[in-house]
Amino acid sequence: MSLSDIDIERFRNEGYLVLRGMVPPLACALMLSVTREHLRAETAPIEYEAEVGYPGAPASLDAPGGRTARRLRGAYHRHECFRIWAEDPRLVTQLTQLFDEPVSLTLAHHNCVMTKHPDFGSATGWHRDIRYWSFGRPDLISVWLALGTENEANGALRVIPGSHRLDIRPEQLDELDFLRPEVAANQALFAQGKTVELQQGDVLLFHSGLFHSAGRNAGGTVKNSVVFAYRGQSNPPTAGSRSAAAGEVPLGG
Ligand SMILES: O=C(O)CCC(=O)C(=O)O
Repeated sequence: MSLSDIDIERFRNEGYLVLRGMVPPLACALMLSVTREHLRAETAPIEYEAEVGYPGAPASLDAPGGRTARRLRGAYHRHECFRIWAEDPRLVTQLTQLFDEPVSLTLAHHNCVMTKHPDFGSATGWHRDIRYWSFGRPDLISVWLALGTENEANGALRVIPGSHRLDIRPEQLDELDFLRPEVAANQALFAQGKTVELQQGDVLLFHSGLFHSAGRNAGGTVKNSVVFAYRGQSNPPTAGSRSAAAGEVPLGG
C-alpha cells in the first residue's frame, strides 16, 4: 500500500492526504473498546477539557463537565493496539516516501486518543501543530486515524490546503499562536478552509505546518481519533526541549 507519485505530489502541494479505509474494522473496534474502557475508568494520563482552556471549555476541573476527557495521553504505552497501529509497516512505508528517509515516531507530541465529547468538548481555533514543537526543521507529519465518522456536525478537522507553505505575519497570530479571527487576511484564509470528512478506518496525514481547526461536537456520541506524530531521521528534536523529553521510536523505513 505505497503512495503513488500523485499522492506524494498532492501532499507536498496541499499539505495533507486522506487514505480511505486504511485500518480494518476489527482493529478500529479494538481501539474503540480500549478507549471507552479507559474513559470509563479514567485511566491516566488524561488531559481534561478544563486544562485545555479553549473557548467554551469548563473553567475548572470542579466546574460542570470539568472532568470531560479531551485526550487520553500516552497512547503508545496505553495498549498494544495503539502501538501496533503506530508501527504499522504500511504507514511506515508511506511516511518514508513522504519524508524521503527513514522515520521516527515522536512520543512527545500527540501520542493520544482525542476524545471529543458532545456536551463539554470545546472547539479548536486555526493553528499549526508545529507552533510549540522544537525540531531543526518544521517538517513533521501528524497521522490522524478516525475510529468513527467525523463530519462538520461532530467536530471534524478543517484544513486550509497549502497553508503549510504560507508566510504568516506575527500580527496575524494571537498570544497562543492561533490565527486571529478579526484579521482580514485571516478571514480570506478561513474562506479556503475545507472540512475533512472521515469514516471509521480512514487516515488523515497532515504536515505540521498546515493550519487546521475543529468545531464542537454537536452530535450525540463521543468522537474518537488516534493521533501520532512522526519525523524524518535527519530532523531530530532540539536537545533539552519538550520535544526531546518523552523519547522516540525509530521505525526505519
Ligand atoms: O479536535 C480538535 O478540536 C482539534 C485538535 C487539534 O487540532 C490539535 O490538538 O492539534
